[in-house]
Amino acid sequence: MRILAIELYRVAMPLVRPFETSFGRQHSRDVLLVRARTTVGDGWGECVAMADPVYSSEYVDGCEAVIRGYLAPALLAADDVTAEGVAGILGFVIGHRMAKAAVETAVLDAQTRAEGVSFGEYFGADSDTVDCGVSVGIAGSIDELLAEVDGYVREGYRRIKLKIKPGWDLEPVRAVRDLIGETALQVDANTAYTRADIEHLGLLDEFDLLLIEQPFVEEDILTHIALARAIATPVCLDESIVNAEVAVDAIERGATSIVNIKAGRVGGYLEAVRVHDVCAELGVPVWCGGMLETGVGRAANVALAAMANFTLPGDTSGSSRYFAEDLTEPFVLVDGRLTVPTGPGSGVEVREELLAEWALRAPITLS
Ligand code: SMG
Ligand code: MG
Repeated sequence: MRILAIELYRVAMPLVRPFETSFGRQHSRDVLLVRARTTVGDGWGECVAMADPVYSSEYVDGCEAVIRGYLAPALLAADDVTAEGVAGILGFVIGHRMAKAAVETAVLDAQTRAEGVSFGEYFGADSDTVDCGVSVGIAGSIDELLAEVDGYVREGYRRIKLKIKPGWDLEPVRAVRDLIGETALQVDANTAYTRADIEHLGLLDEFDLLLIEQPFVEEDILTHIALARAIATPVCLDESIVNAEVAVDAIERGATSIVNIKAGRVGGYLEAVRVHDVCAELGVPVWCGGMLETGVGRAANVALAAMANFTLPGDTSGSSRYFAEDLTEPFVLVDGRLTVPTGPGSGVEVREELLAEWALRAPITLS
């Protein structure tokens, strides 16, 4: 195919409740959507970067700038583009994985729609539904946290993940464990701790957690190794794992025994599949992370999470976890699971009237 145009849409999506982590509180989701117009049809990709560079070095204005200045011109100049060739064409740009992932996904969506193949089939998914967990932000009080968690358990979520940080860890985890009994529970620190906290984090062992996610800064593999040796709770890396080679390195050195896979973080779904595959070869289970995606990104995540080695529930929540109304048909939890879309490409349709209604600015066309 040839790329005829790349269109960039910016949409503000209000969250049904604020989402607080160790790096701040979000009230709305500033989403960048990419539409690839190609000779075989159109496709969509969602950029997972946040509004500000406080979670990752990438942020949404930066992604837009790199797509406008480098990624889109390179694709528009290429004679023949396939989804499998996008990473090579864009490889001259260092990093900027979230921006690359959004563009590659749009091309993949166009290609697979034209071929009549669903993302699930393309990735090699082997189930029709995926088990869903939910990520719960830092709350104003323990009572507020328990009320929120109780609501999710009643909705059927199969696993609870609590955001933790120094000063908000043992007490909320104990209270939630008491509330939910044997329901699966895990925690995510988003890099909020340091080596000095290893002994303290060991106190989490008594709560029978599935895992502790990314306690230390992303570059610091060594401290994760030290923690993994010191505690019984499995250590799981998120931010640190930027591609399949880094995943192998971190696993072989003993820094992570479970891996969170997010396509945006590793540069796209094709690399996400590679991360899945190397983890499977090494006997390391994976689960699908989330970035508060709209239905566009959620559809692709659910298809990815249907691959065989995604054996733990993902942060693949229903649309209503974040949004009163979604940009696509909503993903609705049934018995704690979401159904993998079966239509061509991502299998969902963008509600273009909502794109216009919620637009932060007019779309930009690069051609
Ligand atoms: O999509 O449900 C979701 C978000 C899950 O906690 C979640 N994501 O580090 O895993 C993570 C965070 C990153 C985004 S926090 C703003
Ligand atoms: Mg995380």
